[in-house]
Amino acid sequence: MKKKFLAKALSVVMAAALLTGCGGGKDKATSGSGGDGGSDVITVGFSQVGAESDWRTANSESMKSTFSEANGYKLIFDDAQQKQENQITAIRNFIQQEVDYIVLAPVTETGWDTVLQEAKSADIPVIIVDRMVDVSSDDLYTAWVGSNFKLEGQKACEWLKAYAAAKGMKEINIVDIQGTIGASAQIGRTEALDEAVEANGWNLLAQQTGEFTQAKGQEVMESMLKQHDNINVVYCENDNEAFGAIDAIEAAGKKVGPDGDILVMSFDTTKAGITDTLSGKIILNTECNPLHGPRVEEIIKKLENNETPDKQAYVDEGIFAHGADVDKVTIDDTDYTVTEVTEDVIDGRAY
Ligand code: GZL
Repeated sequence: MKKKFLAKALSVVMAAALLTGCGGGKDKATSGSGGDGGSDVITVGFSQVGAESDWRTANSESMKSTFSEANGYKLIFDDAQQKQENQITAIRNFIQQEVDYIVLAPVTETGWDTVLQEAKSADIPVIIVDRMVDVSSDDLYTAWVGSNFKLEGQKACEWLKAYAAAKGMKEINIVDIQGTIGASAQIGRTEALDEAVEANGWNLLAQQTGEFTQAKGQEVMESMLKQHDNINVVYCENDNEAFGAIDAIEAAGKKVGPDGDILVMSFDTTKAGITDTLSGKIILNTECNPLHGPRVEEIIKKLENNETPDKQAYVDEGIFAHGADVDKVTIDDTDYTVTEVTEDVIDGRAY
């Protein structure tokens, strides 16, 4: 509500001018625009990828509960149904509505320069959350907060290397059910696997996108099982793909888990995913934390106080395993603890 903000700012200046004669001055409004000096509502336009996974649902809930009316915000939430063109339309609508901030969870990394330039020209700060954008200049966004997806993949692969050694697995015949192609989470997790396959001499039998959904994950797993009868590890790039892969494996008469035919690895550690890790259906679940609402709010509060937020901020994330065969992994001389999933671990989690 930029126009309202300017009117309010003018009224504040005039009020301050009147007050200075009496020895008082009015602080800058503690929050953004919102009209006549009464409501200090900050309007946030949020373009969300979609509702493709349990992770996304938790992420949307975090944003909605943070940017609530009670907390002083007006949230305009748009679900793009995993289509970039819908996100671009949403951002243009936010610009038309003169929101105070635009938050974008980009479905894929490329194709954002034009619309981000439009937001910049409209003097509306853009905060990127979760996945990253690949743009000609990082001046096109104000700040980014999200995960280090390649590190997530490296943690998972280092765990598999240690687990295979501990269990005396003679060979790793692995398939990769990838996320949405071009999404930062897919790019990073796939890159880490490709490098581990090369470094450890694993047999990468197949790689195909499961689009981060359970249905597609099941379909892809069914196809891979028909083509390869020696798969012993499935690298699912999120929990929902893992749920679909498990269904396909069991429907094919094979067993998942430490004493079964196939180990299923996953990412996200959603409630359902960590529960499957407790049972062993998922043997390793690498955390990807979805609770970005408070992190985005912290950026907005800094901007409201005329402070400069970090350009990029990575979220710390853990590694959760079925069993205690591997207690830590080391990547670039940094140790990462592996947590064995127990009932208490599940009870203690925030999502
Ligand atoms: C990761 C996020 C991914 C999740 C999937 O930050 O972008 O998208 O891993 C989700 O579950 O669909």
